[in-house]
Amino acid sequence: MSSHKSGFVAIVGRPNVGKSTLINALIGEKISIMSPKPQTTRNRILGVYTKDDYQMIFVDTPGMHKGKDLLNKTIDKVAVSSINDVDVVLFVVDCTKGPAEDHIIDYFRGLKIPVFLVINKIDELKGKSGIDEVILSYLGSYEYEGFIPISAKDHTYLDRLIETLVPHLPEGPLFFPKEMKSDQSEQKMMSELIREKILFHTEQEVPHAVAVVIESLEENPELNTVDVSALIIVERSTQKMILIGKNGEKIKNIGTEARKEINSLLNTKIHLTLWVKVKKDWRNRPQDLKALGYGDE
Ligand SMILES: Nc1nc2c(ncn2[C@@H]2O[C@H](COP(=O)(O)OP(=O)(O)OP(=O)(O)O)[C@@H](O)[C@H]2O)c(=O)[nH]1
Ligand SMILES: [Mg+2]
Repeated sequence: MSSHKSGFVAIVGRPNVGKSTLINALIGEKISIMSPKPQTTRNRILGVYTKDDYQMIFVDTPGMHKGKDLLNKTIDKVAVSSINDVDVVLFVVDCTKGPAEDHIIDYFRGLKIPVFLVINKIDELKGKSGIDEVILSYLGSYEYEGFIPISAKDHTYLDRLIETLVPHLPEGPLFFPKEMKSDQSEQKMMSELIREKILFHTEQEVPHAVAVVIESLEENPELNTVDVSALIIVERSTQKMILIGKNGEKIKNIGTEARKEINSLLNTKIHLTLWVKVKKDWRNRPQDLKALGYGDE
C-alpha cells in the first residue's frame, strides 16, 4: 500500500499575474478575491486540495513588489516569508508581459525546494511558439524544476499542473479535514468580497487606500437572515466622497453586488449595511495595520 502524502505549495509572483485566479480554479471555489487591479491580495490564504492518497495545501500570497507605504511593505513581507515554509514554489508569470522579476528570483536563491515556472494567461497567446519564447526568456534566470504553461482563467492544463506537483510532496498525514477548502473565516470572506467590489468600482489611489472590517453580525431569526454591518476605512474625506458617489449611488451598487455574492457564495442570506469612515494615514500606522489584520498571521 502506498503511503499518504501531504505538503504546502506557495503561489508567488508579481501583482496581477493571476495567482488568486489560479488558487480558485484549483480549489474549484472562490476563496481568494480577484481583480484587474494590482495588489488585490493582502493576506496569505490557504486552499486545501484533498484526494484519496494526498493533500496539497496551496498558499495564495500578495503580489511581490516594492511598495512605499507600510501596508505594502508589510504585505510584501507576507509574500516573501511564505516561500520559506513550503515544499514547492509555483512562480507565476504573465506571458503577455516581459520578464521583470529579478527582485523575486533573488529570493529563490539558496532555497532547497523545487521552483516551477508557471506561465499563465496562455489563452492570450496566439500559438505554441509563443510559449517557447516565454520559456526561453526565463531560461537563464534560475534553475527551474520545470515549466508549466496554463490558463487559470480557462482552467487549461491544471490537471497537468497537479500531476507534476504530486511527486514532490513528502510523505505526511492530513493537515486539514478532508472537506475543508480554505482557512478563510466567513467573516473574513465577507469583508474581502466587499473590498473586491470596491476594487471594481474605484480607480487610481482609492482601491489601495481601502480596508474593510465587519463590525457586527447578528442573526435575525424572524426573517431568517443575518444582519451584517461593515466598515469601509479610507484615508481621506475626498476618497469617502468618491466611494459614496453622487446621491449615494456608488456605495449602493457596491453593497448590492457584495450582498448578492455573499448570499450565493456563503449560502447565508444577509442584510448588509455599509459605513465609510476616514482614518488618516492608516496604511502607515502599525497599530491600525494590526487591528485591520495585516501583517504576521
Ligand atoms: N486572460 C487571462 N486573464 C487572467 C488569467 N488569470 C488571471 N487573469 C486576470 O488577471 C487579473 C489579475 O488576476 P488575479 O488573480 O487577481 O491576480 P493576482 O496575481 O492574484 O494579483 P495580486 O493579488 O494583486 O497579486 C484579473 O483580471 C484576472 O481575470 C488567465 O489565465 N488569462
Ligand atoms: Mg491575488
